[in-house]
Amino acid sequence: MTTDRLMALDLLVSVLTAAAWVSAGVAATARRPRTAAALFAVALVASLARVWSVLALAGAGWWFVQEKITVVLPLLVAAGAAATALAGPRLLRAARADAASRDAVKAPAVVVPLLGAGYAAAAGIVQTFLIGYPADPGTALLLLAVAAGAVLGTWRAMSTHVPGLRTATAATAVAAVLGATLVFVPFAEETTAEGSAPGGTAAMGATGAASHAHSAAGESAPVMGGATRPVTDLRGPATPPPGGAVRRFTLTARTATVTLSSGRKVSAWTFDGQVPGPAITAVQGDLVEVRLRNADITSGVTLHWHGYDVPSGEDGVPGLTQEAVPPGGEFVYRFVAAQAGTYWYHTHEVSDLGVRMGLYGTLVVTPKGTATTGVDLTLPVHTFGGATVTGDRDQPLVRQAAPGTPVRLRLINTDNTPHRFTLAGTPYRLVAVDGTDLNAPGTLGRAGLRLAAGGRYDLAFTMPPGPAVLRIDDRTDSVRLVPSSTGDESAGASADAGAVPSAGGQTADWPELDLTRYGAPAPTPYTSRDHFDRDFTLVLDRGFALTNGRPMYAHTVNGQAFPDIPTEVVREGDLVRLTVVNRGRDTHPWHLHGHRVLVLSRDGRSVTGSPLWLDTFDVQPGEVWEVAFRAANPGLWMNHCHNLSHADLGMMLHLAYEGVTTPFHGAHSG
Ligand SMILES: [Cu+2]
Repeated sequence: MTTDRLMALDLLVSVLTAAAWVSAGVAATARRPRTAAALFAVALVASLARVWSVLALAGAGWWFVQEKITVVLPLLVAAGAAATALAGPRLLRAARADAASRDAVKAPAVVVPLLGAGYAAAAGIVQTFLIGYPADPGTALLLLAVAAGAVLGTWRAMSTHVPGLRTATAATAVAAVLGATLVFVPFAEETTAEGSAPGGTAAMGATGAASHAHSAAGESAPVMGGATRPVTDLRGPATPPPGGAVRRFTLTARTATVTLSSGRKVSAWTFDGQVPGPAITAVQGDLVEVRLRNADITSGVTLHWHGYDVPSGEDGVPGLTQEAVPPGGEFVYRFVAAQAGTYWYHTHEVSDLGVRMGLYGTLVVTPKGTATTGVDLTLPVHTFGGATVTGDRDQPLVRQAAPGTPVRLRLINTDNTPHRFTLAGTPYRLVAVDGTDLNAPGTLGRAGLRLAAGGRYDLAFTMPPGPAVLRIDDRTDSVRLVPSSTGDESAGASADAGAVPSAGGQTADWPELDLTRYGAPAPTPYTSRDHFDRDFTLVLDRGFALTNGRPMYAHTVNGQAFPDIPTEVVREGDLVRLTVVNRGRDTHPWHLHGHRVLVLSRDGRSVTGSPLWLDTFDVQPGEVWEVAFRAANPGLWMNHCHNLSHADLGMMLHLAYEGVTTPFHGAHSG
């Protein structure tokens, strides 16, 4: 069984367990001994099943059961055993007895232990879903106190005399106060931060909005005795490398009403009045220079080059590498187009809203010396005004191409959630992922391609004699390529999209391609057998945590939310392993700025296909991804979930190179 299924089963069993214990108690109160006894038996079986489901889940890794083994199960087993010992014999006797003795089951000695076991089981569910990973002594004590308080309250409500009530109440109150102290008094948190930061360095203070209140460290970054450099010094060159051209662009961010291909109007935040923004293209080795101006986006705007390993000072993270550009302001980005491939750019200021509203565009760099032939379409897919929009079209794009023409489709997922693509009517290859070419990619036919939020796939094929159809999520035709008789592939969109039959048919049952098995192995600069200078584990979950200083039901990393998640500190040249564990029920497309990562394993299985270099990897519920990268791009970097609404709810942190400082603070870094 997959970890995801086991987690779901464990949840089901835990709810059933709590419900059975509580129902048994309620049935006893209602003088229904047979029903109560039957429910008691169900509760016992459910409790044993819970022990089994937790132990089975433990096989997926300690991260998935930490709070269950240390808090939830001990509480359940203790309360269940007490209920069995205290209430069990009386219940069974009453169930066999005549009506007159049935009142015996209503006694506190039966009801309180049964309900107590129910409270304990419910506390376990609260622990898992409201507090999450990792369980700490403070929250465990608080929960214990709440469950004990509920038991005492129930008992007191049923009986005027509760032996030892004062002592028990006092003990419960002490546990509650102690637990609350451990949870809310900051010294505990600082201990955690220091314990997690390698090299004994304190978590750096260059965080976000809450940094005013939260980090007295302010502008200081980790320093190990060496010289420091401000991130503002880590900029691109003013001139291109020999042989390269300068590609100049000016993008003006402004609000506008955008007209989709269907004629529908959507109010948007745009670059140059269009969604997506102007396409930025370059040839490998060029210098890209983009002047960003902000006309009227009041919350500010930046440009982040998603997947592109630009110098840190060009990365466009407000509050970390620059201030957000306010209305009337501007910022010039410069970087060498060193990587060929398909990328995109987007604002990083209030990015969840900003990107959703339209502040994004494409960045495509072609290899030097290769003339573009045939059809080469860059296709950012975005949910916009409730419609699935490819490029600027909410209707299928119809293009003619002469049979035999080479076709390249560059798919970019600019949404917060994954999309599934299918290409029907022709065999094809998935030639590049996140801008990097795959090694020896095989021919694909009836395959579903799941593309992570923020990720890119390049599909290549030769135009067949019949139509080829690219479809999104098995329902929206995105592109229909139709054979032209003239051989003029630039004929453009035909007037009547509906007249072109879809070659897709039913695609929903096409199996999903496993990228870790696709293509052929090739040498990589490092493998899972290497020694790693740094080893970071990120356990993704939900729970109550402070997010930018406000208590939220946050998306957490190791139990904390931005900006309280300890910064990962690396030294230039380090080989770094990142293990990302998802013990929640949401998919988290994990995105590290400034570095491509090499996938080592997914769910404990090594990559057996082409080496897989990604900048965004989709960590689905229950999955464990191990990736590695060389720390070769000094700076201060975001490391976050690219479901930007999750990032907004706390799921982001910083990766900092030793000695790099930032003069910025106080801005939102999402
Ligand atoms: Cu997420």
